[in-house]
Amino acid sequence: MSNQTVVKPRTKPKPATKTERPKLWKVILLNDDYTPREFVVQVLKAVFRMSQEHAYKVMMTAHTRGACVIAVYTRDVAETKAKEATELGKQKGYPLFFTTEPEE
Ligand code: TYC
Repeated sequence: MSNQTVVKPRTKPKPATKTERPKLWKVILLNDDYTPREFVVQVLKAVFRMSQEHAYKVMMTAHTRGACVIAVYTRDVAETKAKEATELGKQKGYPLFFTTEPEE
């Protein structure tokens, strides 16, 4: 054991911060008085891959409560989908609006 280097095994667990998952972002659908219900349903199905039934329920929740959290994604995906969906309404002249917000 004269000139050998002794390498200690790393036994400490890595700090929790390194193993945490990235924060998820909510996509929120906002109600308005002009966009037709059926159009909202179409957009939810096309952009967020919802079934007819789920899209209808989500649309009605936003319609009656003013807003509805519709899905959670990584920040990039959430922002891209919210933008895409808002743009589809804009192309038709509707004020349909989707926004994003980080989860706590
Ligand atoms: N409130 C709209 C109407 O009565 C329908 C609607 C529902 C629009 C949900 C937006 O996020 C929305 N035509």
